[in-house]
Amino acid sequence: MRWTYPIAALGLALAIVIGVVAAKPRPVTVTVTMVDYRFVPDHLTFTHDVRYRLHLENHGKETHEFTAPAFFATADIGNPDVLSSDRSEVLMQPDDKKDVFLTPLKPGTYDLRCADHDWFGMVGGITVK
Ligand SMILES: [Cu+2]
Repeated sequence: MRWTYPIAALGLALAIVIGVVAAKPRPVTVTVTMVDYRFVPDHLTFTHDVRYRLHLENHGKETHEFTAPAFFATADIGNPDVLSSDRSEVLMQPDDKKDVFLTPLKPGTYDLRCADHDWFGMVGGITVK
């Protein structure tokens, strides 16, 4: 009898912990492949206040950058270490695969380019709705 209350309390605490963990939604994956010399796809659309896993793969023979300083500046970045120190871009060596976990916060249109090859037409755009 005297053990009923602590066990019930423990069960309730466990249920709350499990509920909180389960309630956190999985991020939506958006994949961008880099080739010599373009982004595939070159236009990305996000919804603000939604968590994303921006998955980048460099399939080219050259080093490319996912350069989008204004976009990154208006997003909550879960793993900022994956960005350059000025938070403007993700550096991608050939065969690199990297994830940026982010939540866009501000609707608008944002520039996307490869800082090395924008002169070669390696540009795109990002829309946050
Ligand atoms: Cu490039």
